[in-house]
This record gives sequence, C-alpha cells and structure tokens, in this order.
Amino acid sequence: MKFVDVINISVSGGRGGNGCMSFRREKFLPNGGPDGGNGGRGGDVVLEATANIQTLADFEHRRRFVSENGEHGSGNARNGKSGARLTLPVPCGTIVYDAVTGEGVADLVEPGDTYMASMGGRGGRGNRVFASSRRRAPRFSEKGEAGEERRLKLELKLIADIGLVGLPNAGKSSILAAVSGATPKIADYPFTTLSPNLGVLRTDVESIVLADIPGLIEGASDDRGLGLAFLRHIERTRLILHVLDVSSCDAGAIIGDFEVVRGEMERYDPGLGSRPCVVICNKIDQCGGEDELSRLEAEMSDYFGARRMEFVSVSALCGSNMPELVRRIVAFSAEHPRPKGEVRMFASLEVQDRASLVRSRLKVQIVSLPGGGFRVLHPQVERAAERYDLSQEENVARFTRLLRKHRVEELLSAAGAVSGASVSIGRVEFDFHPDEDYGSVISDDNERYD
Ligand SMILES: Nc1nc2c(ncn2[C@@H]2O[C@H](COP(=O)(O)OP(=O)(O)OP(=O)(O)O)[C@@H](O)[C@H]2O)c(=O)[nH]1
Ligand SMILES: [Mg+2]
Repeated sequence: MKFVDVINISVSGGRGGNGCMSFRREKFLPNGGPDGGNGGRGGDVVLEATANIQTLADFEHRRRFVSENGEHGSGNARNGKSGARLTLPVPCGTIVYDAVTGEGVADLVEPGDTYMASMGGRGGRGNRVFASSRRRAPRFSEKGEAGEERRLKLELKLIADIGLVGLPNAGKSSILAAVSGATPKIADYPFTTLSPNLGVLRTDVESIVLADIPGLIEGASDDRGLGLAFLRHIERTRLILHVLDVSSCDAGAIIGDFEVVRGEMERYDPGLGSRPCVVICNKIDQCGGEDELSRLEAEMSDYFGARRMEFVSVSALCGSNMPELVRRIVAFSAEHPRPKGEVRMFASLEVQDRASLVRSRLKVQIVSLPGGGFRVLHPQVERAAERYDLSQEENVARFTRLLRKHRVEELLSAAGAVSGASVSIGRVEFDFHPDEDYGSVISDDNERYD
C-alpha cells in the first residue's frame, strides 16, 4: 500500500434534529398542553489512534467525512434519536493541525488516543421544554444546529525508539531485518526502500521499535533523491543508527559518505546532530583480509572517537558481529528508557467535557466587509442564527437577547457600524439598529452548552 504521511481532510459533525412544535390532541382533551419533543444531537467525528494501520493512505480516496444527523423530535413528547458517532482510525503518531490556523491541536500517540475532530450540532428543543406557569402554550420550537465544520491537516510522525539512516544501498533494511522480525525489501540497487519500514526487537523486558527510512543522498535538502521528507519519521527516535557501507575499505571515502548524510540531517533539523548515534560499519565481509579491516577500524576509531561516537563493525549479510550490535541497542534502550508521554509534540488533550470544549472554541470577531457591511463571527451566535426559526416572533426576541449577552451591538459600534449598516451572522442578514426597543424579552435562559 502507498505510504502517505501528510494529508488534509474536512470533517463535519452531523446536524442536530429539529425540535417539534405540537400540542396534545386527545378525544376528551381539546386543549392539551405542548408536547413537541426535542431533536436528537448530530453525531461527532472522532479521530482514534490504532496500531492496525501504519499510514494515512486510506484518506487519499476519501477526504470528507460527515457523521450522522440527529432525528427530528415529534409530537407526543418523542425526542429524536442522536446521530451515531463517526470514528476515523489513524495510525499511532498522527499529529493533528487545524488547517486554517495551522495550530497543532492533538498528537495521537498511544492506541486508543482520541481527538474530537468535529462536534455534532445540538438538537433543537421542542415546544414542550418552553412551557412554564407563565407561558402555557409556547408556539415555538428550535431548529437543530449544523455540526461543526473543520478542516484538519494530519501528519504522521512514526513513533519509533531507533531510526536507521544512511546512503541508499548501505544496508539499512538488511540490518532492520537482521535485528527484528521485519521483512523489508532488500536489493542491490539504491532506493529499494521507498517508504519507512518498522521492525520490533523483542527483549525479555521490552519491545524496541526500529524505523528504516529511504536512503538520503547529497542534496536531499534541495529535494534530490527522495528528499528529506522521511526524516520526520526519525524525529521522535531516541537513538540513530547511522549505517555506512565500508566494502570499499577506503576510510576517506567512507567518512565522506558519513558527512554527506550527517550534513543533510542537520540541515533538516539541527537537533538531530546532537541525538545519540551509533555508527554501523556494514559489509565488513567485503573488506579484504583481517589486516585491512584492522587498519580501517583504527582509522574509524580515530575519527569517531574524536567525535565521541560509538561505532560497531558488522556484516548484516553474514551475521558477523550482529549479536554485539543487538547488545548495544538493548543496553542503550535500558539506559535511556522511553520517556512516558514525552514523545508527544503537544500535550495530549485531556478528556474535556463537551461544555468546556465548546467554550474553548469560541471567539467573537467582527469583520468589516469591503462594501461597508459587517460580519459577526462567533460559533455560538452563528449557530443560533441558524437554529432559531426567526419567522417565529418569540425566537427573534431570544436571538436579540443572545446578541446582547455577547455584547454584539457594542462590538459592532466599536468596529464603526452605524445605524442602518448591513450586518450578517451566518446566513442571516439584517440592518443594524442599536437603539431599537426590542420589546418584552422572554425570561428563561435558553442558552446552554450541553
Ligand atoms: N556483502 C554484503 N552485502 C550486504 C550486506 N548488507 C547488505 N548487503 C547488500 O546490500 C544491498 C543493499 O541492501 P539494503 O538493505 O537493501 O540497503 P538499504 O540501505 O536499505 O538500501 P535503500 O533502501 O535503497 O536505501 C543488498 O543487495 C544487500 O544484500 C553485508 O553485510 N554484506
Ligand atoms: Mg532499504
């Protein structure tokens, strides 16, 4: 399957069902009370990390997701059913950004981590709810709200303990295969590996995850070869294994190879330069006789010793010295235990209750439009504009009260709106008349955040 690690999607919660306006009609009860039920809530869209998928490729074919609408309320006090939640599985290591603001909003690391991508709209309330001792026959109900519409960017940064880097054909995939149960494609030509492979080295105490990425070449930062894009998958590793092909036995050339890859990595992220690193001199079986190998190792020791880097000579093909490599990996992992939660780029979202989630997404903004009009941006007020059936007089009063509560009039005046200016909120447009007497305002507090 194609490896996809960045993708934009759009998500929308389901629409809430409409509340119903109805009065009880029974044979011997000509003036029954209000019995219109509430609409059901629209379903949410939730992202959930799962270990069963490794890439974002599923999103290539479908990028828009809408969850189920709530059912409308009906007479006889019947409430509509809520819409089902839509859960979208994503691979562990998926980072979620708001595509509009660019803000990082969640980092889904562990299987089961979830992010509320888009909330379903609230159901409208039926007229039954509005009955009170003073208002026995409310002749209004609410419409359901639209679900939250969001555009998200998903970016996968694999979660691995150890990353393998090196030039193409150095033997990275061969080493991954030799130390773990993975079976990556291995072949004698550059760019055999086109997308990251994960392998797991199981020890008595832990499972160490290794990531093998496509080879880097000089100029990768200018997008030569497969570019640097895959380096994002070693950003979260604790140890880098830098694989060198030493079959030429030419120390100068081998060190040149090392510096090319190192330079490209540092150009991508200077922080990678200080990440713990073990250099693997691979293909020693091709390195002539013992003397030649000892001479090469002495030169490597001088160079890497001066840089305080460990190196180990192996042959992935013949298996020579591989137990030593495994021993070092296991020892490193034991000395540098996986930091719990620290691999996250942002704090994971604590489970928030819906009310605070709604509030955290609220921001009032007045935008003055080129033609002289104004637009009020505020999720709750915009939703109310949509939800309140403004052909019902009492709803107009409720809506006005909501605008006052959010001081929309004051903000409009401050933004330069004068009486008669055209103001739009969502799909509703009206003329601005700040001093108008809106008449009696109904007294119950109809806004809630449930
Ligand atoms: N002689 C010898 N050949 C090796 C050794 N390790 C790997 N090879 C061979 O080198 C070639 C490249 O190996 P890969 O593991 O595919 O190399 P890679 O670094 O993953 O290459 P890319 O995915 O293209 O970047 C294959 O033909 C391997 O069989 C070794 O220790 N000795
Ligand atoms: Mg490979």
